Amino acid sequence: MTEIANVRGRRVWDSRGRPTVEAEVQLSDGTMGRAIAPAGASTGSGEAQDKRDGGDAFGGLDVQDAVASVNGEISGALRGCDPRDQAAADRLMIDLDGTPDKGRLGGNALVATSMAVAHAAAASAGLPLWKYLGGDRTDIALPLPEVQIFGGGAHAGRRVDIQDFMVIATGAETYTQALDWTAEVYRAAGVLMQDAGLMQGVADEGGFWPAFDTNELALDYLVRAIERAGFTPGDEMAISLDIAATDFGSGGRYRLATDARDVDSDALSEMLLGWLDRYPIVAIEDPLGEDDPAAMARFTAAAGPNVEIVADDFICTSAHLIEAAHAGNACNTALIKPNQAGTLTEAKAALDAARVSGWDAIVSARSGETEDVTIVHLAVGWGVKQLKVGSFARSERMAKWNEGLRIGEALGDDRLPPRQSFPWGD
Ligand code: 2PG
Ligand code: MG
Repeated sequence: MTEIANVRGRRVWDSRGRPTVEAEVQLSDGTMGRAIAPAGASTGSGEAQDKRDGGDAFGGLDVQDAVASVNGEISGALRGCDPRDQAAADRLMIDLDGTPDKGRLGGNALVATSMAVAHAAAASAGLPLWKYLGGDRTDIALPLPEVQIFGGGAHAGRRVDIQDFMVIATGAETYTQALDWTAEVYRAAGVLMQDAGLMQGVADEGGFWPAFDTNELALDYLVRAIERAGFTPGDEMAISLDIAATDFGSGGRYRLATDARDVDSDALSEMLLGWLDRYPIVAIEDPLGEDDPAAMARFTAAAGPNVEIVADDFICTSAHLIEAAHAGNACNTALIKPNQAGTLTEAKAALDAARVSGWDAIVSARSGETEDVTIVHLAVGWGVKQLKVGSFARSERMAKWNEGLRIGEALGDDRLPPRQSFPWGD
């Protein structure tokens, strides 16, 4: 039997120039898998905790302890394991860590190793990861990209309150076409910003820095960018937002600093429902804070079934939190970020819980990313219909969009899931 011969960790650097953990899983047959942990900035409280060293170096963000966990305890425990038994490898690491939030060994150490185990198993089978995970499935499609045009919130010095102003090529038939159209909209948005004297560079995920005086102005510019690029807003290109409300509110009170307004849950919901009426918005993520489930349920009901109400901080890629949200009628779509869970097995369990709940799902990157493209393979292999990886600039983002092109080519078909399979497709 092919077994795990060694696990190596090393410190590498992410897209914000911060240290992160890379893991390499070496197998007895000579094959190897490698993966890098990403890192969030707007994090939910239920996420697996990265291990950071504290102290003076790199603002306390160094990961030498987490790397040592990989090279020491984790490597020791995984040696001799079957790399094809992902669940067993992940269970070993979870038990070894022994804390509810993976804080002892570090969520960063665990997720990098967990993903590297999957890569090693796929390499040993002589398959790309998406194919290894997809197994015998014949209905494999590329995921519909959700792409940021303006960044905000925690990713842009809180220049505007809302975190992600994104587009989804709802009218595109292929993955290639979706990227082509998005590239045109991104370009058009850049020209508009330039012409208006608003061009200030890009935010953490490559979206344009939001030099707007109100949150809503970003929406106006988004619609204008779609039109300027020659597309029909709402038909060919629609809008998706990540409000990331947990970042600017708690206890049912929210501070919209850009608009100089303090609002309660109802007023925030009313503002967002007004946007749903006036703009071609098909998805809205974390419209209310993670501690505001009743308001989230009211918002989900008011928005209706044709809009994706996406839970991110609200569920933190946890099967158990998804079940609770579903039971409380809050949200209808799960954002799946492997590092929020800490292992692939737990991320997949969250996806399964979403499916059992009748929810849609979106595989997502973090704001701190690298050249690692594992999530694209997960989206394709797990049959998830949507993918969110930030904007259409900066190589940590483009590496992922480009990997989708390669997978489409290998499949011989880069068709997207049919429009009717999305809530807005009715
Ligand atoms: C989010 C992500 C990606 P972060 O909130 O969905 O945009 O941000 O990784 O900072 O949590
Ligand atoms: Mg989010």
